[in-house]
Amino acid sequence: MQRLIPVLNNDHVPLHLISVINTLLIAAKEISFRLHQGSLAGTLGSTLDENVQGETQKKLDVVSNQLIKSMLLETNLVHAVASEEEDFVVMGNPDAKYLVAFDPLDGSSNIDINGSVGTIFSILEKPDHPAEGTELFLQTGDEQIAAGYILYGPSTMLVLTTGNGVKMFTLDHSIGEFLLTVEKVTLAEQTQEFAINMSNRRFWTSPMEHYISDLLSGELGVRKKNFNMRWNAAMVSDVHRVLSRSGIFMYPADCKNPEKPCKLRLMYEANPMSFLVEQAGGRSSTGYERIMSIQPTDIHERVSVIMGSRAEVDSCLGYYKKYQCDRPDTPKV
Ligand code: AFP
Repeated sequence: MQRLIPVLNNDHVPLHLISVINTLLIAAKEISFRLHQGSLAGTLGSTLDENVQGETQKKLDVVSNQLIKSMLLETNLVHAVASEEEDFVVMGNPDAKYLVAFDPLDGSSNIDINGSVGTIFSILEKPDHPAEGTELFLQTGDEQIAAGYILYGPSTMLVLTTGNGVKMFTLDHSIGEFLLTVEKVTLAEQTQEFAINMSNRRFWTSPMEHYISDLLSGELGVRKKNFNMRWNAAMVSDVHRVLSRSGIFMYPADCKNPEKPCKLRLMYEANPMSFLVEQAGGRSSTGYERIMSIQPTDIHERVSVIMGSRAEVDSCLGYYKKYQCDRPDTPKV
């Protein structure tokens, strides 16, 4: 089985970019080790601090953030990093060209139940125009040069795109290397499996309410086929299932908290996952626009997410056209 670096060399990925990806993987191996140690690592449980989004941080969130940030900056190949756990962009080498946005431990509430979590990353280049701090990162998803995630599940996997399809690698703990296990990830166009947090149903906008209602009617309804539902409560692991056996993943806007109609973050959740899904032949949208076309205005910006098998996403988007009076910023119950 092929190791990661020769595979990326074969794909003509620039050497410095390979080094940045490899650095993320060195940090990921350490995170994977600590996660597998569980309570033995002494890092479980919440700290008393809250992160910039007001959510309670888990110790491992803090540790993973620190590890990834410092290792990336030490390479001297990274100009700046942005993280879910950092208020502001952290500057690195002024002469370097890479920008890395990451969620160090997505799905961290799964840590205490020994469920799957992951590190999501998006790599951009310094823009041509003069920019500083946050402005550096305010680029569309289309400008990503690489993106992926490391899933810490029963096995530790890297799912990666550098714009030439999607590959999956599995960590062989006996040699400490990621080996190529799926050469070309391809999403089936059709699916009978959806992922959404159903407990938010009464807060959704009417397009989503009508769409899910038709899925639930199964073969007795207009869709004339039965659908199954799965929800791991970690985007990284829910999208991994979609990339592995097709499906549709949704976290739509809702009116549960009018201050915060969307939950998922554009720069380090929605954009990198959209890049993977599109490279695997799928589709990704907010319901109203393609996610990777969005011009961000903030590094911690949130978006509505609908992604996965192309034909199913299209079916869902049909409901957004039909009920287009409902906009995500004014959800109706
Ligand atoms: P945490 O990393 O704070 O646990 O949040 C994970 C997440 O943002 C995303 O990965 C999941 O899809 C989503 O939350 C799950 O949210 P709920 O199940 O709480 O609605």
